Amino acid sequence: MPRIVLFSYPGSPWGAKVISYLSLRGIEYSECCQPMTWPRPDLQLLNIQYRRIPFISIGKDIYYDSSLIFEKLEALYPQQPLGAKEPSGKTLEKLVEKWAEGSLLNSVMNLLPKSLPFLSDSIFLADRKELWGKEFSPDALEKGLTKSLVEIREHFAVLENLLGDGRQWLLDSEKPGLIDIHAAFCFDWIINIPGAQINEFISASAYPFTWRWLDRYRHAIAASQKQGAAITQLTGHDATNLILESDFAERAVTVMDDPTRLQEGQVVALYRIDDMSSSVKHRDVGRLVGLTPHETVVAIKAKASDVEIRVHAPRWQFEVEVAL
Ligand SMILES: N[C@@H](CCC(=O)N[C@@H](CS)C(=O)NCC(=O)O)C(=O)O
Repeated sequence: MPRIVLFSYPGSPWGAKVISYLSLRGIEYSECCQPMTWPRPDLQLLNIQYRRIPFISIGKDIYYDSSLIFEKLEALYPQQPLGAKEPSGKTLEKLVEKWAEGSLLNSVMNLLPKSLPFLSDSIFLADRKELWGKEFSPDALEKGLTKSLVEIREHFAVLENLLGDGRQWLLDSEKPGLIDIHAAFCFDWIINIPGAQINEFISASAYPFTWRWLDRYRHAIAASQKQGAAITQLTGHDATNLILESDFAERAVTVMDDPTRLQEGQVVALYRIDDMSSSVKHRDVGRLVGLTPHETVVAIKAKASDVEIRVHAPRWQFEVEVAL
């Protein structure tokens, strides 16, 4: 397989989630560090308009959104995957993934310490206001803090109930599984930020099983990172060259019959629909080469050369339509 390149930035909770997965799996990768705000000039070399972080490349295949990244890594690197094997476990895993994205992350954001330097950076604040359509300022965090603590208390109660029977991991496995990553990454991210506003309502004495599980999670990842190979940092140019000189990771992609009625080869626009600016400013336009119930694949021409790369996105939270 071509070498994986992770496009992320330090401090990204979603980036940390993918890094935790790669570490626990012992999959080697390189990293191409991106700025926290748009524009991201490295991506222009590849002609990628996608706004969010993280995404990964495996050769000339580029995978957007952590949910698709995990599906692909489970399938393309099948030895000792982390995903559940049984249908009930797989279903719970998906539900927990959506729970984290729809609820847990929003709840933990307001616990950020207000003194973090980027929270007083006007470029960052304007960038996030444009993306999310609402303030992400120290004042806005302060206003949301009480509500967040109430919500996290409820989330912890769900986990405490399950972990209360003494299991080590959510599906009672011997090692942390993908479901543990889904459920733990937001909490692990916030509790490791010095000054995070955690108080007695969500303390270790109130939720002992949950906090012990979070502790195990952190140690398991730290141990795997200690054992793993060092991560090479790539510049945008090096990452682009590596991608363009590699093969595709996946041979066959197909366009199936689909409610959109889109056909193979049509020129389409692919974009996210869960923020305020992606549908307008972050559309990847190219030839439709793959369409299944779970995935859209669009071939685009990299700007740095005329070489075609393929961007893959999940169907969930993404739209694909004929490009006008
Ligand atoms: N569902 C997406 C969420 C990704 C996401 O929202 N990432 C944040 C960073 S942690 C982001 O892209 N924020 C805006 C930015 O960095 O440009 C995924 O799983 O990858």
